[in-house]
Amino acid sequence: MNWRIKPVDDILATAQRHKLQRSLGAMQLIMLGVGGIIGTGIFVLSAEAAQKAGPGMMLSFVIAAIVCGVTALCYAEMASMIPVAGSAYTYCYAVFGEPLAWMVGWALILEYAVTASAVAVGWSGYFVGLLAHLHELVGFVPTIVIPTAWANGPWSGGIANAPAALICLLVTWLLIIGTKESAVVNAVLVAVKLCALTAFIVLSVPAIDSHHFHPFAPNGYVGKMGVGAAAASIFFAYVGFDMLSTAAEETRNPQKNMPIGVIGALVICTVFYLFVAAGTIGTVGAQPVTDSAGNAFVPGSGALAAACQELQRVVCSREPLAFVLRQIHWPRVANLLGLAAGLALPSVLLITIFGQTRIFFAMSRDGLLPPAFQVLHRKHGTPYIVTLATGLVVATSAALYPVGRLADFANTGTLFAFLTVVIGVMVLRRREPQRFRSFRSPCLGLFGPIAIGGSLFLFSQLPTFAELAFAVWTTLGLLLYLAYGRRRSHMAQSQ
Ligand code: ALA
Repeated sequence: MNWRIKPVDDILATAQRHKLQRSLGAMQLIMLGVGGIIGTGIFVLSAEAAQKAGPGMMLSFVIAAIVCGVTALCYAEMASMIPVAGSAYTYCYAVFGEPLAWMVGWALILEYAVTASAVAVGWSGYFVGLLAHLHELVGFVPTIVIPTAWANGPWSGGIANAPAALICLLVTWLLIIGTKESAVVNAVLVAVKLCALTAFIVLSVPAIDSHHFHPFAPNGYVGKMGVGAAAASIFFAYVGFDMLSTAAEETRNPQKNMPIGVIGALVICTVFYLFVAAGTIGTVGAQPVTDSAGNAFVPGSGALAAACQELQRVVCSREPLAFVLRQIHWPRVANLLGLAAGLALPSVLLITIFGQTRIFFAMSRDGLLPPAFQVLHRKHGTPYIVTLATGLVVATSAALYPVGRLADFANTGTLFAFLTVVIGVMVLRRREPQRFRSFRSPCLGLFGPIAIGGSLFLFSQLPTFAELAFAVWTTLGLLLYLAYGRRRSHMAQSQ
């Protein structure tokens, strides 16, 4: 069997020939990282995590942070060694060869494009709520109600989620007019997001009552409901640090700046999340909604939605952080937080769609996707065809599917990519011990297995539908590779 492993030196040489402009420094990378990480996960999905784990979601955040932290070290080492676009896809090409690289690239569509759709749907929830409350902030603005049919996809009782689709198209346009302008917009939105979370922490943490932390894990620790299951879903909140490595070719001095960017962004987000989770649980309580027998309803189920109609609970809210602030008597700040989320979540969309286009760009450069994906815009210098194609697909799935399902499906692909990168770093340490690494992941012998075990554990805790969908997606990818990439790839043609 010919695995078509692409030597690291060849990858570096190809990148040298098809150059993207190097304009990003360490600080911009951290901003891009935080912009890509903090989003729907903390602003919206924390309600879903609470329904699964209760106060134990605090531990879920810690578990997901540990898995991401040890994986981030591996991403940083890879990016410092192979600073080219393509992330896990490119790394896999160098370590395991073309078939697995393709499969990882295919899984990354879940991590990037499907994540982008989930973020857009989460944003839409806040945006619709914001329009309804806007008159409380600005007196002369009337209440604007978007009809349910056009604020929800067919699986949530509507026709299409129009705001979610429109925001995807707007961000696509921003990306087409240029990375630089987009990075500036991103920096402003990151600042807005951090201010909103800081306000939440400052107001909620002093109001914590430790009684709300009991019982700590009403649904247990392992299984499809419980602390592990919540960790698998809330893992979505940390996704994004790895996307930074897709910007390696556009980074100045990537060997130094890339590890600072990846790890710096992850640490900042983890600190914010833990305080936000503590503030949420400790102020209003986060016990799951249960049936009369005491069994917690599954998040996203019709039964939970029906039960929630009678209840004012954080697990029922589509704007959980704003809900908490209203409950602790800060309604104005709650509306401002809604406004901040409405303004800032698109920065996550920006970085995820950006990452997806750069992965397609790298796959096309290797001949695994059509060459049109590399065509740059004459005026703006951006890969506009692939950006437009990605934007349209992301907008369509955002219009149709609910946020929780999209997020869990996206998590399957992300965990698969994480797994291959960690194993890849361990393999390269043995196979190419002499290759220069400006950043070496510490204690790889310990952290590597923790990252692998952690990813497998989180995958096993995801809902069954997501695991099955991943199996179908992977099979489809394999068939596509056999039909197109295997013959068209540049590696195939040069052999
Ligand atoms: N981590 C990103 C979010 O939570 C994907 O929206």
